[in-house]
Amino acid sequence: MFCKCLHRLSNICEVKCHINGTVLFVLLVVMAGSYVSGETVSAPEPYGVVPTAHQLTWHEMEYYGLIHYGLNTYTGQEWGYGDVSPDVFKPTDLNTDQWARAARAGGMAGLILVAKHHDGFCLWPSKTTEYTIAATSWKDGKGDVLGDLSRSCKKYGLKLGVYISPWDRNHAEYGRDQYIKDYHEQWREVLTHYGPVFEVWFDGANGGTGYYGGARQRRSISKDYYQFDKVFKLIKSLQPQAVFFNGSDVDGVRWVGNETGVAGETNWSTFNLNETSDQKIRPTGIKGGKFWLPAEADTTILYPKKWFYRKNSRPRTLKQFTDLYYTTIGRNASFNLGLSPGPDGRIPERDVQAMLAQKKQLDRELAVNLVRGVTIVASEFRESAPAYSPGQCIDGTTKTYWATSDGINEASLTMDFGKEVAFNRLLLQEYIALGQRVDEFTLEVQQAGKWQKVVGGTTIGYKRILRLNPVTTSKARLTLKTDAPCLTLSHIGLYNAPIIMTEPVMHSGREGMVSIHASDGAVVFYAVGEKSSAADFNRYSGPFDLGKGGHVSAYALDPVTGWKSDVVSKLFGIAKVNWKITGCSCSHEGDASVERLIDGDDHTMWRTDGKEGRQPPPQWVTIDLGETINISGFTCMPRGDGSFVGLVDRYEFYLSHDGTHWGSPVSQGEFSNIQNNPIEQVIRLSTPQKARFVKFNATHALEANDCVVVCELGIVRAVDQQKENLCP
Ligand code: FUL
Repeated sequence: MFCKCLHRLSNICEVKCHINGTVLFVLLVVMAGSYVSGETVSAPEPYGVVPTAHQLTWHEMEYYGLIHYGLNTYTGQEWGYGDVSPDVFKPTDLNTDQWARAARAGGMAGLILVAKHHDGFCLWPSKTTEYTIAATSWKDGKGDVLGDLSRSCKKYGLKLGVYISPWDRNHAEYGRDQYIKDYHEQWREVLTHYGPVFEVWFDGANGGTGYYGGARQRRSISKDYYQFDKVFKLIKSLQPQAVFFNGSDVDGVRWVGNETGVAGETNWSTFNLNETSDQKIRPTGIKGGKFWLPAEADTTILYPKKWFYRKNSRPRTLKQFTDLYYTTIGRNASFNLGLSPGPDGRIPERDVQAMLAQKKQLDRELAVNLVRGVTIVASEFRESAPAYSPGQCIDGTTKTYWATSDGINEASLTMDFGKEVAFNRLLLQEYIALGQRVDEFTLEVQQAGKWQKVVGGTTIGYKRILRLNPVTTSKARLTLKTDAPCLTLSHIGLYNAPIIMTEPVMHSGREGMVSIHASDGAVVFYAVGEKSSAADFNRYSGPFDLGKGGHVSAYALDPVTGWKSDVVSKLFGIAKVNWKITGCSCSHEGDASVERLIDGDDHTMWRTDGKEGRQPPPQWVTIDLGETINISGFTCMPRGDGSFVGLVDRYEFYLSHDGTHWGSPVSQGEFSNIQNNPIEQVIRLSTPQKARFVKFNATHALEANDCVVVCELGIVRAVDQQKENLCP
């Protein structure tokens, strides 16, 4: 079919369409194309499958949260069995406004509530089960968390999404027909009473052991058990604009294939559900896939990853959190971040602060687009029509775009800054309403009159952001390639992001020389002594001697912007140059050796689970300090690699003058919460004691208690403690 605009008034056109000379119809249409000297330059034909209007709206949201809150919050579980009494649900300060306020301030566009997790507990008063919020004492059983959140989202300009777990470990009829009726009804309830919903979420965990009304069984279900086709139809009839997370070809969004928030560097929004899709290609999508199924990358704010609140879990560091932006949104995926309100019903303040800090950091990183206001010259643009000129990439809207003429599938944009500029971020967006087409791009800069490649990549899609090594130039050139008949680009950005001011990391080896590391380009200031005032801080220029041990505080400063990191402090033990291991209950060879306990490296481990097998606690080691020392405490660095195997949680310390007579322990106890917070443990003696020999006895370890793993031991000298007012 061929169409031509015969007459045009403003953007209204009389269009005649014909096939082989036979006129099919004549229409008046509102043109998206451009009009050049009497002729309409038509927009590019859609390439392959394109997003629906609902998916396009979803793409633009980019970043939203996934709230896990319920009985698990009170029991410290990830997957409740379904047998916990609703009585445990006792928030003292549950206020969904606080959730929405935090999400909004953190830059999110919506919140998805896990309205029912696998334990079957419903956060809205469902009529399908008694295992709901109505069975709790909160608001005398008249509360409705979903209702509250829906109102809070409206108040703070956020969209609402809903997750209802298909697997229900509480429901007596799970695995049978009645449960399916109830499960479908649950969707009807949540999609009828709470206003518009932007996304419905289907998790993958299904069937297995559960309480099931007291049966306490394992129940398996068949692939078709949930009758998802009916669920999807129901959802479409109630909330046509909602996109489906994982499982539908229509208005679908695909799981990126991991829960670590990492999309593929190559990431097509096209995919083939149920056919060739396996875990490995979820992050990358499928070029030319049959369906528009863009990736959603989910992970948690807590690290190590937990979906539900844990007493001592911590949010990701600014660096980790910022990285996530680039591995999700920066790679053509949306970013769905798990948030975990605590037992009081609030998102913990430290998590809120982490969200704000990440937003602030990203706003700084992508603050000034150096391409705005610069002349951009395209190697070609669509029949020279102004509507497709390169200026459309920097006009502040992604609704307009630069496009090439049909047949031009490789083209470039040259930006002349007129002066030297420095940048380290490249941001690109395709006009995906007409499909995703770019499969190769290259950025070059002109240096000494020659073009040098700075970076290259594969796909772009809705959005692609690359972090580059800093480069300075007065001219840059972007080249795009595609297999499609032509190219489109709706946005180009080059930014000069300031460095992340992460807290400095301090380290001291066996010799007691302290070194401090910070982000590249940062300047570090440090002070020795526990109580340091601003005047005590000096500029760090290289490792310094702290052989006697003591406290060091430090912060990093960005000399360009003046931004400072938080101040961090660390207590260093005395130097270990003259230390010797004099005995131990077990030492395997090589990387499990007991010598690693005093090698000054916090990452190497003494392990009693070597090739010869696992040796369970108690396991001890004796150390000669080389001289008599007035000892006021000990330090013990646990394994920090995320594993709990051999993680020591109970200990004893002994002292001796001759290395033979030890007496009773001078200190014994528990490293409480070591599992959640595996940081260096400091043990203080109530009264300093003189000794030359020290014995450490690991009396219990986590996991199976069948081996011992410790990274480093240290000694705190009494003189330092007095000097630094450390005495309890
Ligand atoms: C998974 C669930 O099993 C997890 O508990 C969590 O809810 C995550 C978002 O989805 O499938």
